[in-house]
Amino acid sequence: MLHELRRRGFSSHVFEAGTDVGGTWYWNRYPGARCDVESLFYSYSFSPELTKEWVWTERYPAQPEILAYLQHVADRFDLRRDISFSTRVDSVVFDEASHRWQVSTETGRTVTARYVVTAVGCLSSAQTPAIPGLDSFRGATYHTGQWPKEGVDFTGKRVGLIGTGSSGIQATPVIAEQADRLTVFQRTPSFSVPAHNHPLSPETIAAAMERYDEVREQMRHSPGGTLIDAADKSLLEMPDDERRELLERAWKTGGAGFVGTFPDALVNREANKVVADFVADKIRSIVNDPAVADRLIPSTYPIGAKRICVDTDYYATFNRDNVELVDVGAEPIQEIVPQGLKVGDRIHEVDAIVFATGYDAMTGSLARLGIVGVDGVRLTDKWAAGPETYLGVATSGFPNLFMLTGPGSPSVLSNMVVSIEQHVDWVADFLDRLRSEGAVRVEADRVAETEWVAHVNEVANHTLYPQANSWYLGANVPGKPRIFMPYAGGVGAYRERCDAEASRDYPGFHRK
Ligand code: N01
Repeated sequence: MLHELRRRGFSSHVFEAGTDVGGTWYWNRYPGARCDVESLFYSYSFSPELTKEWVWTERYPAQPEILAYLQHVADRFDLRRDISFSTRVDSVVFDEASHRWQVSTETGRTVTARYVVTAVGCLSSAQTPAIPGLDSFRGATYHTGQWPKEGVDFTGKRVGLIGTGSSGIQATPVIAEQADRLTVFQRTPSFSVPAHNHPLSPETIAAAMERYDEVREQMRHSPGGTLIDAADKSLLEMPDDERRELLERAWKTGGAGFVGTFPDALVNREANKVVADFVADKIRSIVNDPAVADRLIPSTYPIGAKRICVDTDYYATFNRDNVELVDVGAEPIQEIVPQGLKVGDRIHEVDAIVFATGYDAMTGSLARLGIVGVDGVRLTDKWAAGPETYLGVATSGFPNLFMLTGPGSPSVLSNMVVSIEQHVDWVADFLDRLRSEGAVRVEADRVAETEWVAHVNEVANHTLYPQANSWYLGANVPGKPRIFMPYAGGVGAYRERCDAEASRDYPGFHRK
């Protein structure tokens, strides 16, 4: 966004809480942290030179490599001179008289700006559950999303890991290798698909580069911002051998696109069950102890309704002698005591606790900005019953404010880089338009917003997503309203909707 604004001659400044660029890939340094979108396409496409000069080493990039890439981007485009690091914004207040925002930081600085663009991420407000006795624990505690920069050495340590979503599933095999003992506390099992990660050969990269522009363009118009080799008919219409072959092929391909291979798996419970049963069988075939395998198999929600996880050796890790799975679904962690975690009558003694317990997703970080709009209304009050946006980029009553990958946009249901680039271009085009007509104030129309929110809900209700207690619905945060937050209509359809808004000269916004 900064690069694009600069390119178009806007004066702009970025505030960043971290000491460096990287966002998710700056904070998430936990063992095993890796992206589950392929590196060649989890990278920017706005600069052909950048694409050519950066050489990815693996199919799925590990956190250090993505962070190095983002640092390279910052250096290459000389971005740091307009970024204030170690600077957390704690208040963003609209001034009616000047139609400008007052942005204040924890470091005591206040600036005013015509426009504010939030780029705070969807999964950046780490959630540590309020388990009684946490302060009494005598060992170290870590959250995967706030991992120490210097790293953590678990050699010789007994580690307790809470949470079995994407982060916990990536961290488990790596911590198990290093630690003396690992106890995994699982409340709800996740479905996980093998990554089949591998180094990228120069030939693979060269072949990808030959069709790069064409493939990127297809991604921009695809459902999830990635290309998936989806079947052309339902699993339910296939003879048994064809169905089996397709499932096996998808499992061998691996990765987050697994469920997307089956066109009706996310809308038809019966088709979904075929896929879920297949994965359950795979888990049983990997895990030696049938009782442990059973505990690892999800049974309470459709596959894909919670974010599918992608792993390297997750299930096999439970065959190790130094790893124990504790089911805290039926019987929660009662208390944390100085020497460990108490579940039922048993105290699990540990030297360190890893919280892989997720985030106050999509709205958490926006809430923490302290945004106050027209008539002194707080964004948190306006969104008390759930986020309301127009196209996921703006919200009525908060003029001159744009959100990148905000609630109501495809964001977390897509390849984030594709969605970020689309929002950046769309917002920059709109700002250009506003500048050219001399506007000082732009605000989403309340009726357009209400219709968009209804559409977001309607689309979600046609899918199986609402049938899981996921962070997509805010179900992981006590007291958070149960509203499906991302837009499930697909990146391509969403782009068309945004483009139509622009080509019709932004009918869903008021300007003056
Ligand atoms: O967080 P999560 P995450 N007691 O919310 C459990 C992206 N991501 O950091 O399901 C016990 O998914 C909770 O249990 P339950 C990706 O989009 C991507 O793992 O609520 N357990 C759950 O098991 C992902 O979806 C990548 O019952 C407790 C876990 O903690 C998103 O980030 C890698 C608990 C939280 O899982 C978030 O993933 C990592 C308690 N009191 C993340 N409270 C890749 O690209 C919570 N839990 C690969």
